[in-house]
Amino acid sequence: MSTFSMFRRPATIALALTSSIAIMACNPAPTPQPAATVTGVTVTATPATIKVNETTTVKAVATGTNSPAQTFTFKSSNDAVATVTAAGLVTGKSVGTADITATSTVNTTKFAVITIKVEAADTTPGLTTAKVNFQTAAATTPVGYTANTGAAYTAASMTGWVTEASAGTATPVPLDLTNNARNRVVDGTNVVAGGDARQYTQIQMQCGSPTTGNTCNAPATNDPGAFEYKVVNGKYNVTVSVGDADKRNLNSSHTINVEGTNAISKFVPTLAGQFKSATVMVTVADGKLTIDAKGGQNTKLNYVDIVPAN
Ligand SMILES: [Ca+2]
Ligand SMILES: [Ca+2]
Repeated sequence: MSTFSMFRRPATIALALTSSIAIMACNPAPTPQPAATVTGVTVTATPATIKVNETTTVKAVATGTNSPAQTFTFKSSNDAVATVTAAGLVTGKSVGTADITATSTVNTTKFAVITIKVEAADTTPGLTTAKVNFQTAAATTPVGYTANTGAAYTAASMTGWVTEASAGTATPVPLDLTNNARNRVVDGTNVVAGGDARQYTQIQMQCGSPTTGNTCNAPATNDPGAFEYKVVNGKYNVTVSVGDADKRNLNSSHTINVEGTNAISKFVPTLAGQFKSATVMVTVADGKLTIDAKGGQNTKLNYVDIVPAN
């Protein structure tokens, strides 16, 4: 390949000279530009260690004579670990190492290699404040909130519902409570306008009650559920709200425990007070903030605010 280039290049120069001579006919002779040469390439990357889905830029420099063009091609030895763009932008794809080669376009025999190490992505969110509104998928999500529409807990989402019985254990069992999401539409009589937008929607945590045999109207999931939210271990101020905006639904005994600390105990709503909220400070040591309704009956969770406590 390099032999081929050596023969080919003088031919290119000869062609260029021919066309220059044609133009020279009525112009003074220009000073010939000596060809640039590349004698070496260096390459750096800061940082050279990244996590999956993170990026870093490989910077290459060509040294030589007559100010060679700083143009390169980039290639990864393992695209499954790290890819590289034509501009040298490297993206971590999976754990491992990949050699990124930068080759001068002026002299393709000159190149440099840098090893990029890719580490596992940080799977624990650097939690600042989490505000979750429990609602149907169709309902409008209040400003500043993330919607939870009853989706089961997954490792990827790091949030969601599990069975009440397994909540807080090392291996909680995911539970889909999408059927138990409610949106109370204002009808002027049973549901009146002007309330807290977060409280017009809810997830019914305990449609089925082992003690009363209570069941929700279909569609419903009658297996009691609890909410898990993956966090960095530490102290949190957690605000929860329970209740139902529909005045016909006063048959609950709402109970909420946050990481085992009781926040709301057997709150029975009335026409004068359909909702109750409370804030508790809890310490999470198992990597997941757990919100359950153990001790309650047909508890309906409106929203939760999770704020790191200093
Ligand atoms: Ca809500
Ligand atoms: Ca927990």
